[in-house]
Amino acid sequence: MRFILMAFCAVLSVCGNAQQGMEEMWDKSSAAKEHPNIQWFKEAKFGLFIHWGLYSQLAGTWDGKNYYGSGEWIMNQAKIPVSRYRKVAESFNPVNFNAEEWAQLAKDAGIKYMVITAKHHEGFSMFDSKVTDFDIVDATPYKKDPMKALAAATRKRGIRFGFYYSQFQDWYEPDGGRNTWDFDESKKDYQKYYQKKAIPQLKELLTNYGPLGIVWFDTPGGMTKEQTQAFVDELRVLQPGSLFSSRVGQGLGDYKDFGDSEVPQVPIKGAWESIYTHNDSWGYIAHDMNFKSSHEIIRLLSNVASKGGNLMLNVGPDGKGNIPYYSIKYLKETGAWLRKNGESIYATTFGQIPAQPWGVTTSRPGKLYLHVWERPENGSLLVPGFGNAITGVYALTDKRPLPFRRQGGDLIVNMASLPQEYTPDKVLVVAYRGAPPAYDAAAPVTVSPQYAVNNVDAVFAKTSGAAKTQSLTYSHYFGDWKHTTCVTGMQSPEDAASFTVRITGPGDYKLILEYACPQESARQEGRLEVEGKTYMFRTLRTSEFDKSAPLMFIKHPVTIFSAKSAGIYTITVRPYRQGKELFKLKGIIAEPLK
Ligand code: FHN
Repeated sequence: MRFILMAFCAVLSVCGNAQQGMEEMWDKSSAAKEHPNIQWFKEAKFGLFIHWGLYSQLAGTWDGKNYYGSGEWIMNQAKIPVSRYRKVAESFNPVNFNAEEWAQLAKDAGIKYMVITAKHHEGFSMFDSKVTDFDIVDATPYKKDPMKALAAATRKRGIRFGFYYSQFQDWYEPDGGRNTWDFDESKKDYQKYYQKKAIPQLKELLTNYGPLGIVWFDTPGGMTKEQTQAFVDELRVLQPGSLFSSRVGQGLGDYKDFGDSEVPQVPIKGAWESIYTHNDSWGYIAHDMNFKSSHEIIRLLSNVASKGGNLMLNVGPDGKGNIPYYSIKYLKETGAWLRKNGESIYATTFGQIPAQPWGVTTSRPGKLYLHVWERPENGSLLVPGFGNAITGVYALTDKRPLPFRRQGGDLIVNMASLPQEYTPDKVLVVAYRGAPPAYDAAAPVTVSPQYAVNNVDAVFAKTSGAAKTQSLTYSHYFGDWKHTTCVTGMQSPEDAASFTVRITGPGDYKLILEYACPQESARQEGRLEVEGKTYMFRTLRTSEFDKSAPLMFIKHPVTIFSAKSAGIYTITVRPYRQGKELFKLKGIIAEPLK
């Protein structure tokens, strides 16, 4: 098992996590290297992130102009001078902030830990700091420290409390990172900033707010390994039990944070976290209404858990201290789902069965949880490669037993007795005896006529020649990050991507390539090969790969493939002749035709 998981990490290292070069290879799996207090984190699965600062008061608008993207970056985006930005504090009066209500919302949502911005890149301290007067107590009419009350209310409900702290970027300070519109970068003394503000403030946070579950660092800047180690050592002694996030830098954190809005597509060992925001922005923007429904949150949470990690979901309260209506509504609905289905999430490990067209799996000893997002048309749910002795299969919420049978090495669960409303987000439990089956990283991707769409993602490609699998990072608006794994580097016929699929029923399947293709790559010929036949296509233009714009993918139907029987097939994609990179291939979609 361990070997297989290490292989997954090798895949990822090829992918290269692209969080602006700030992520490191992560290997803390040996007990000796693990933080002694890491277990609660591994079991928690669901955290609440809160971005709250002066930017919340601005709500995405400055000088009458609306800004899109990440609201906490408005000072940077609008290049607001420090002299004007500090005046925002004069109108920041979050009188509606209610620590008990926030903590109760977290409790109702099934949250196990909370991390809130003590100081974001804007440099404003949301706590009572003796290091600066640019803080909520000294600079605003509010004059109180909301963090004291929130830490207490959160802990009272059994939820771990933690602080986000931007240890390098500080746009308010002449020596802080990345304010280039007020200060000359070449004259900055970052060490002075660490010594005079970051370290003293972190000491305040680690001293005055009780035991912290997490100190969540961000955008580490240019500290060397030795400097980072000294920084960590100086803070650690104050609270040895507190976990430090990987964005402290140089591989010295206690668990790994993936990039913003990034979920790995295969299981990952060790303690890690995916971080998403509920809408598009981390900090409050009045005109950002793109909230994820509870249904989307539940799928995201199950998906992250199925890969072995935690989801920390962010909300952005406004300048008055109100959490957005839809965040409250959908978090509560998520909590209601978790009260019935939490056994399939909390303290689970990644699922032993790779993602299927119907959904994902999580597991604990003796139990495999099937998160059924798409119901098979004929009611027969295929769980491939599950050979353990099964003691029962049942629906999690009401323990309703379900008939099942063996078919070769597979398990087939009959869901026909469940009413239609049993999905979406229905969890079925497979109870079994013996050691958990090993996750088979080389298992073919299931393609079934029972689902409208079967995705065969690039991460499952076997590449040859110069083709490689890569995680591409780009932004939609500003300061937000999206990640898509693609096969890149296909320039000549030797540079191929091959996908092994298991087609579970005979029939016709439309094969659709999903890719991004810039102008220079468009109108080139490619080949799709399956079962000894070659199907030609010519690439269609979508967009350039530009980190600061959406990467546009097209679904390009290439051919109908008639599978005479169920079985294992290989689908290969390659350029027809030497040329520019053919495209960035996100995957293949197989659509059964009825
Ligand atoms: O720049 C920040 C951003 O504003 C936000 O806080 C996210 C949350 O993970 N972290 C940084 C970008 O990765």
